[in-house]
Amino acid sequence: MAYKFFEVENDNHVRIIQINRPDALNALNAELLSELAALIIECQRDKSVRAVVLTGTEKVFAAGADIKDMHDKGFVDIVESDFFRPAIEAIENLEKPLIAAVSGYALGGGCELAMMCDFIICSESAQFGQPEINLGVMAGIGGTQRLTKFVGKSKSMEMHLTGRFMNAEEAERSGLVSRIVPTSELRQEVVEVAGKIAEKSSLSVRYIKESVNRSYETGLSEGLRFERKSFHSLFGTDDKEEGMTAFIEKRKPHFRNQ
Ligand code: DAK
Repeated sequence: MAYKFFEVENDNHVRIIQINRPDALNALNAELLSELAALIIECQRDKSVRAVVLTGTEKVFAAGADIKDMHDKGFVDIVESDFFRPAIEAIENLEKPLIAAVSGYALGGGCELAMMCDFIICSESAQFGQPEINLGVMAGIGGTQRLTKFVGKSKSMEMHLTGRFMNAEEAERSGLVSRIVPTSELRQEVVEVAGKIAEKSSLSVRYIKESVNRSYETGLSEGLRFERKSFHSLFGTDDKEEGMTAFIEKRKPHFRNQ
């Protein structure tokens, strides 16, 4: 299926979703976000997909929600249109790993979209920011919550209140991204990382994702209980048998996701 705002590619079990709206720096409008929702839902449905990479172009991941579209909207319009909702729900319901590969600008809703992914790898040119304050508004899809969890109150508060951008080095230092790679190698590198994850037991992958995400939602003792139960249940799988046998036999495991 052809999409207006996306290029889609498969690399073995990895689906690569590239935002492609270059004339507006990948600004996120309602149509683009509804395409993104459909693409993510399809990744969840398609059994051949085991990991997903969300990326933009070299210059921009996404410069935020479409300001020109929002310009004429008032309070009631923005409440009723809720144009991010389908994409947010699709991402929240995705049980497979979603990795953001960020080059250039990831601003406003673009930064928030990257932070909704399971982790972010960025290029040397990446710039993250929540500049909504310059438009007389504020972050609205998780920026004040997620950025604070990633980088701490002081930096998050400063970024939201001043609208300043954070470069790749600062983003890595602050824990916003897992690492930085050269711009020309970003896509290939992230696809390789996703490919490595796709080779693991999909049951382990799913439970790890759920368990790490749980740490955001609960206190430590509840999180530890959830992790322990997930760990125990993986002992009922063939993949656990295969993984441990392969280690003892000094060979690579071949997981069958059973
Ligand atoms: N929206 C629409 N068009 C945009 C855009 C955006 N966010 N960002 C860039 N563009 C367009 C520019 O208008 C320009 O179009 P033309 O004039 O050529 O037609 C083209 O892309 C190239 O941009 P520039 O000429 O500005 O390029 P530069 O390299 O000089 O500057 C820049 C790049 C990224 C620094 C600059 O474009 C910029 O500051 N962009 C805006 C960044 C920003 O403020 N982002 C936050 C947007 S507000 C919601 C929840 C959340 C949100 C919305 C709703 N609900 C719960 C419903 C989120 C809100 C936001 O993200």
